[in-house]
Amino acid sequence: MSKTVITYGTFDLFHIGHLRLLQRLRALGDKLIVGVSTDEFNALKNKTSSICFEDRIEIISGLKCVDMVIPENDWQQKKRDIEKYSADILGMGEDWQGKFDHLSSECEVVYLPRTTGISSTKIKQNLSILGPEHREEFKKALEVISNLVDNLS
Ligand code: C2G
Repeated sequence: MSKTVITYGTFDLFHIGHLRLLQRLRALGDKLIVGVSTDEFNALKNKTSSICFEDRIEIISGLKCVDMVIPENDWQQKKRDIEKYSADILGMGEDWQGKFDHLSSECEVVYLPRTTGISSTKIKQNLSILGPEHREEFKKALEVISNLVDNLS
C-alpha cells in the first residue's frame, strides 16, 4: 500500500536543515507533498522571506525527495489537503510539536527532530553583520589590523 506524506514550510534561504527534514519525511512513505508558504501567508505569520515564493517553490520542486509541491495560503488548508491528496502522514519539525495534533483524526501526525546549528534566521543574522550599518566598523577594524601588521613588519 503506497503511503503519502505531506509537510509545510517557508523554506527561505534553503539550507541543510530543510533538506534533511524533507529527506527523512520522504523516507516515511512513497510520495512527499510539500506545501510552500506564499509571501502573503508569511505576512500573516509575521515572517518576511529573503527569497520570493516563486523561487522558493521552484527550489523545492527541484529536489529528488519531493514528488509534488503546492502553495500554502492559510492555516486551515492542511485538513483540506490531507483529504484532497489522501495523505497518510502529516510531518513537521519539532518546533511545531503538538500544534497539529488536532489533525490526528485525519491522518498520522509526526514531529521530527530539527537539524541543530542552522536556520534561515541565523543565516540572515550572519549576513547582516556585513550589512551597510556595520561596514564602517568593519573598515575601521581592518585599518587597525593592517596598521598592526605594518608595525610588526
Ligand atoms: N527545520 C529543521 N531544521 C532546521 C530548520 C528548519 O528541521 N535547522 C524544519 C522546520 O522544523 C520545518 C521545516 O524545516 O518543519 C521548514 O521550516 P520553515 O521554513 O522555518 O517553516 P515555517 O516557516 O515554520 O513554516 O504551516 C506550517 C508552516 O508553513 C511552517
